[in-house]
Amino acid sequence: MTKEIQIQSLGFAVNASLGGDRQQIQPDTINLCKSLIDQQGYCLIQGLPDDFDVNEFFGNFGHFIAQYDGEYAYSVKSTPQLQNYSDSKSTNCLKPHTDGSDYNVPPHLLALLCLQPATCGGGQTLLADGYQFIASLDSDTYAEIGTRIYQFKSKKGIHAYRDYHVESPILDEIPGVNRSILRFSHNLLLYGDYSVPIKGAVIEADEFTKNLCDRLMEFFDWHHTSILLNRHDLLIWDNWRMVHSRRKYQDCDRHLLRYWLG
Ligand SMILES: O=C(O)CCC(=O)C(=O)O
Ligand SMILES: [Fe+2]
Repeated sequence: MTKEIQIQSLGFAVNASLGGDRQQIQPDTINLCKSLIDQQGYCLIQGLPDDFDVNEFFGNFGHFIAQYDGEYAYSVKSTPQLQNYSDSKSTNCLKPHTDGSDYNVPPHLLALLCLQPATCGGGQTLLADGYQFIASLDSDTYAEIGTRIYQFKSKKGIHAYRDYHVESPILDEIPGVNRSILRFSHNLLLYGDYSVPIKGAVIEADEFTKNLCDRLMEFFDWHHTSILLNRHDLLIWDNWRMVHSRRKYQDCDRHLLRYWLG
């Protein structure tokens, strides 16, 4: 049985300090966000203005990466078609993962902008430090996750059409990137697909991988930060380092926009 442990954020949120002619986010706030992402792996900005200019703001952090639908802003909103899947477009819980693990270079930063919060008490976004998890592994497991090759690809089911495919270890080294990149999807590694049916999914993983997923789940349960996004909150995190998940919710009006930056 999965433990339900609620651990509140150990980090702190930044208030969007506005100024200038057009009431934009100020350079001091942007620098504070960058240093929080470096230190704790994420940054939560609260109190964004109604006319917040995402293009201008994200220009300080990197360039947009097109997502599976070709768009820069991906709508995280439940749809009845995916209600029986563990998918971001459902109200179901999401198991720990990093985004874009099937991209040659996964997005460095991931941002969620809340347009409409969940009012039901669920739908928290959970984050844990994947580098800390890796540091907790024994040397044999550590060596294995840097060498054992996995197919990061939607093989069947609702995302099988996706034209993305990477063969890579979980802990990947990419030329030109000066640190390791974590690729992780509990669903893919355990059940063989990114979005799996809520009921009846069959475990496909070998013993090593199953054990690794169990260990990550246990680490995640104990070490996550839980964030309930309010309207116009922006949560940004380092997707090469942090693993994230989501609690289930009931309020079908919950609506986030997801951005990937490289
Ligand atoms: O809904 C959330 O809080 C997270 C969604 C998510 O993980 C995703 O869209 O990749
Ligand atoms: Fe995600």
